[in-house]
Amino acid sequence: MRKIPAALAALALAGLGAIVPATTAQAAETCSDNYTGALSGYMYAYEHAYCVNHIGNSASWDSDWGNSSGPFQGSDTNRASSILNKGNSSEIQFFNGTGQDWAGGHICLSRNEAYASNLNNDEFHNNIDDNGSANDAISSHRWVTPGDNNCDRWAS
Ligand SMILES: [Ca+2]
Repeated sequence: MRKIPAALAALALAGLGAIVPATTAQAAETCSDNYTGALSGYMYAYEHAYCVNHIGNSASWDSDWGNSSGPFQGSDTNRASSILNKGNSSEIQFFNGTGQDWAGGHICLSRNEAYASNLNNDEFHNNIDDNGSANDAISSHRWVTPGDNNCDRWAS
């Protein structure tokens, strides 16, 4: 069995020590605490970046965030600036448009990514929004199965 030199092991520990506090500090400025507190199996949307001002959450789908039915209604449409996925087994596909044809510009959020802190950094896959951003432009969502090839663009 090969032994790791003591100096190298110490260096590795020092490296870990330097990384852990930085990650913790960064998490406070993101959606990390919202993700911890989120209900398992649900997606969430927020009015502002970094999961500030909860708009709504859903374990189901909603083909129109601006109508008067479902988990997202009225002024919820074209309002989200950050999104979160705490689903159990699925990814979420968000759309620029509405309707159960689930067509037009979309962007997906994976469970591994967990949340997109600022949609100003993300665009729909076909970039049809006027300013090219998914920010304040999401109008519907559905859950999709990983590996089903529905997603051409991923939020980060
Ligand atoms: Ca709705």
